[in-house]
Amino acid sequence: MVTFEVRDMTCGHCVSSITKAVRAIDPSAKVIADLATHRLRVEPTESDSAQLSAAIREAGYTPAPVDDGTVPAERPAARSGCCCR
Ligand SMILES: [Cu+2]
Repeated sequence: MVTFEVRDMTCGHCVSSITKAVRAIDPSAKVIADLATHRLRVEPTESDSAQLSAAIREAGYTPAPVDDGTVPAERPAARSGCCCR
């Protein structure tokens, strides 16, 4: 299980965009998004966290890898995510 903090994941549209991006590189990956905490948990089947991170970035979001208990240092871009913010 790989966990990212995606601060610019703000609504259901973001979740589906990100899920689609993940599934594009790993069709049977399990994706669990929590909008309240901006956490995205992925259970990859044929990708690694670097590939997942790249795919999420390509979809226009800013994933920060989270090791349990670690606060990610990376801040989101000024303008990113979907049209709803
Ligand atoms: Cu959104």
